Amino acid sequence: MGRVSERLSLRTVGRVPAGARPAVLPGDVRAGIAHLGLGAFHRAHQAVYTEAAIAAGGGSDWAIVGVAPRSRDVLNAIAEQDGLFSVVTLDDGGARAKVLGAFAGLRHAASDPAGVVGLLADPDIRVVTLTVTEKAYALDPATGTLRDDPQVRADLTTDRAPTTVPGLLVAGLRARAAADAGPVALASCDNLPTNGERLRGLITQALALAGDDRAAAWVGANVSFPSTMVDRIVPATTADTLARAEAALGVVDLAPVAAEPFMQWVIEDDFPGGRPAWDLAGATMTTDTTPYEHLKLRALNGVHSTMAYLGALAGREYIADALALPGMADLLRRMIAEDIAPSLRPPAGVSVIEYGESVLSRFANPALGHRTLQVAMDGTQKLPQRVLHGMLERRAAGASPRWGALVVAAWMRFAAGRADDGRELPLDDPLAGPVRAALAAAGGKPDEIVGALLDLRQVFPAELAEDEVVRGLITGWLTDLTAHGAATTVAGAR
Ligand code: CS2
Repeated sequence: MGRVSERLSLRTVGRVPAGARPAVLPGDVRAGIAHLGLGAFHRAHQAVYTEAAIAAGGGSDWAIVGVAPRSRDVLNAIAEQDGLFSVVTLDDGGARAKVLGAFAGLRHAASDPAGVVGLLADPDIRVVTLTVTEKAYALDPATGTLRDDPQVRADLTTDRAPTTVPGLLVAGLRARAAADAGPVALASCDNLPTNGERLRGLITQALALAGDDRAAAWVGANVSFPSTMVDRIVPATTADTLARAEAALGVVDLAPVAAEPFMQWVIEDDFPGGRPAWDLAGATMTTDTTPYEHLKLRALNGVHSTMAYLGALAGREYIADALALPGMADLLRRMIAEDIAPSLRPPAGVSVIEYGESVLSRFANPALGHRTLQVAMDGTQKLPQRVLHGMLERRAAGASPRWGALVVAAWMRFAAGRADDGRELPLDDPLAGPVRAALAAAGGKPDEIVGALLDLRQVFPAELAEDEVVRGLITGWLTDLTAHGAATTVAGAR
């Protein structure tokens, strides 16, 4: 029998190599932040910055209470480790692990919604951050207005315990307003455009639906919605992540996350109840995050989606392999130079071309094992801010956004469900139903498919969908992709 390693915990953490030990320990620091969404991204991003900020600020009371909305697997694993987990940083040079101790507590919304509502109304909690993915906001991706979702509606208009993110936030804010429990900032850390404004809009619409004018007035006076730009590539945890964590730590961690070395966080500095010293941990505090958000959403995420759809069609499992397709890097460079850069007003001193080069070298990181299908999911929720907004701006300037049209065409072929070698591709998307219905109603010709899918008004604004130039460009690319496959189309793209 092999040696059985012990599990990471407060008892065993002292045995972890010195450089991998947490800067603070759960229990030593009081909670000041509630975070919704215990996924890998939060744990490899805001949790890292927050632990470093606490350490740099010397004992300030900003530990995090992590809330898992649905699944409790990660929560259970972290709870069994006394709140500890590790981040495994991957690059050519190998893997480094570091244990984090930023969590002061954990809650499970699905089994204990009242506990989460109580947490959001707790005066100690002065910042609420969110990484719940684009779709959990229940917003129409094209317009940013609240979708008519039966679950959200039931949460807001009946006395039942909340089950959705809008429902939990509104119940928490109503309880906080009733207790007059002090100002709070709600900061979205999801890849949505002007995510603070979207979240403010969501809460305003949801409170109106709930018919609670008093809470709405209290929120207006006491709650801020700072926008943030978040960036770190965090592939899903695999058996390899667990093995690397154990090798680096000498104890077993069942909740590690893998990440690239790079990370960035730009935050609108609007926190009425105070905030951690994130700036001391490397975050950029600013009055306007918009230039950073647009740059990141278009030049990183938009390019990511391009590789994800074309790569998946060409049978490439990982992003780094998609980038290695002959012609792909050149195509992406042209896309950045010809479509994306002219659509942006980047932050002062930033060159979009140089930013694009740094993004391409991050995508090439062979150690990451980031799956094309992970990036390809939820396309209807991602395309507007990543690709369509830039296309609209190029059209308004009289230009023809041909590379943006290629991404849309690749998504359409991906949505049809087969890779070029005939293998099935999963359509993991909250709008999979309407997408499939549109495809089923369309004839099989590229122009019919393009017409049917562009009619999805939740995703494609009329201004773009009815633009003959745009339709022609998308149809041209879809014709090429259908006739020759993605690898040949990429290799020959001009
Ligand atoms: C990716 C992002 O999954 C996706 O859609 O584009 O998660 C991306 O890795 C991050 O935004 C990088 O910051």
